[in-house]
Amino acid sequence: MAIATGASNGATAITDAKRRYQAGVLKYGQMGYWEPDYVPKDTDTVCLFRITPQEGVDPVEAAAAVAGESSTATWTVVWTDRLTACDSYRAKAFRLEPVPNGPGQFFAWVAYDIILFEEGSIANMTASLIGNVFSFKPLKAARLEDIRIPAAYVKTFKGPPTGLIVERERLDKFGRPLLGATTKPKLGLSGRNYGRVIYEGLKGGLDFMKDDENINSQPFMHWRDRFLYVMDAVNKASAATGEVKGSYLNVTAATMEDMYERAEFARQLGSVVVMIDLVIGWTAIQSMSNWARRNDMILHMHRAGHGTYTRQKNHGVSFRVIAKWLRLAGVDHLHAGTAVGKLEGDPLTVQGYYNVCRDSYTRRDLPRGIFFDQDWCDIRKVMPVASGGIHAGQMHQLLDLFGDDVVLQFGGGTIGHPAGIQAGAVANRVALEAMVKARNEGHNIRIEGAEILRKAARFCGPLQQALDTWGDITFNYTPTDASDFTPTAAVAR
Ligand code: RUB
Repeated sequence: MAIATGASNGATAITDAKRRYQAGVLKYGQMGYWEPDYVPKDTDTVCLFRITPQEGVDPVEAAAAVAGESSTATWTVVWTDRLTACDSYRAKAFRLEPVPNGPGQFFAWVAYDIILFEEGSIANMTASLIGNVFSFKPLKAARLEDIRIPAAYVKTFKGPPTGLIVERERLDKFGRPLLGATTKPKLGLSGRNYGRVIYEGLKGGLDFMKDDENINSQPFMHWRDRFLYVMDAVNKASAATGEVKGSYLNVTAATMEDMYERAEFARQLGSVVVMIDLVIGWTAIQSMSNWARRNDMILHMHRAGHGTYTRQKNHGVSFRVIAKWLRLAGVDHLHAGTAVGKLEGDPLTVQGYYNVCRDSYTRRDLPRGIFFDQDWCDIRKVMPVASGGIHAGQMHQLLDLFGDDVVLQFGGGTIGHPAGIQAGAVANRVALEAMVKARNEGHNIRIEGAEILRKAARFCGPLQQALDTWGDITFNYTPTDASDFTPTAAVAR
């Protein structure tokens, strides 16, 4: 096997395989972490890393270093390798390609034997795959772009506690996206005023209201007050409309004990859903998922914090990988982007995240950033949530991009309505139902959508006011994270 040279740390290149375990510093490639002939087994996890080696660092050696540092290696030969079945424990970098139009960047494929990961533990898998390697000096930057998780490992996870099919059955809502709204302002309302916002939104036609990610138990509104006023509003709105309603009660807190206490109180009050933030960490997420499964509760996941490591294309972890891990870890709702709203999101890339949440079997789809086929082994499906700077005037785009199995969540786009919160909710419900009806009748909503909304607004004052207020608002910026294989522009139609 030929190993290219050029690493800069003074590692020796050996020609005699017998010196492999002699004390000293060897290139990672020569320690067995580069195997260009390796064919991944069905039971291997395969990762695709985007790596940017430092000047003068050979890309093959950089790929081997990623495989090494994310599995068994350290910077020097250790004789204790020989106390293990080191050939199977080593991850193997087996393929390397320059990134199209990405000077200095390479895609590196790395395979990991199933024996390396504890069953059913995202914490364990991530501690290997993204443990040390992203700080490794010979790399300027590294990003985990995508992952293929073998069926044998998928089957060790329980996945979403409810899943989108059972959620629809519990809510008795079919054939259209669900509607929600994040309560605003994010911070500062008292419990009683907060409850009024919830009632107005639900009574006006929304299915869900939502706590914001940073609402926990601050001095202006302690969590028990929030839960009591919110559930009072949910019950009154359900009685007034005859529909099942919910409000995501954010149980995120400082400790697991606090979270369990809050979730238990939400259950006692009859809530159908509780919410957690991504910042609580993998172990807490899996624990809350178990709790939700035991208590027949929908588990809503707000991806708070993800942009710190998912957004930049050259470094971090792609959100498609986070979405895959979250489906295994077991959440029912997952914020997955809007493409048209206020936050980062290339349309095709975002559709890729949605597919990861909802597919039974995800096919390789490079324009959507999906590098691998993925068998989900009948694990339940996650309901994606489109949220962040969206309004009724974009209803056709949202329905066209994401289809029916999505929660469309308009926070400012409900609560900022000039005629009040209930009017904002009416505008969104009417816009949605008009658009679904038009689509079902065979209209091309991508092209005719704006006109369909205008027509519906003739019979709905609140929708007309929403369109007058926000109809021209777009967030048309170049996305940061678009596919390397199909250049796409931000959506503004
Ligand atoms: C929604 C809002 C949410 C974002 C999170 O408020 O700010 O926190 O949806 O982003 P509004 P994402 O509807 O007023 O913009 O959903 O992309 O994770």
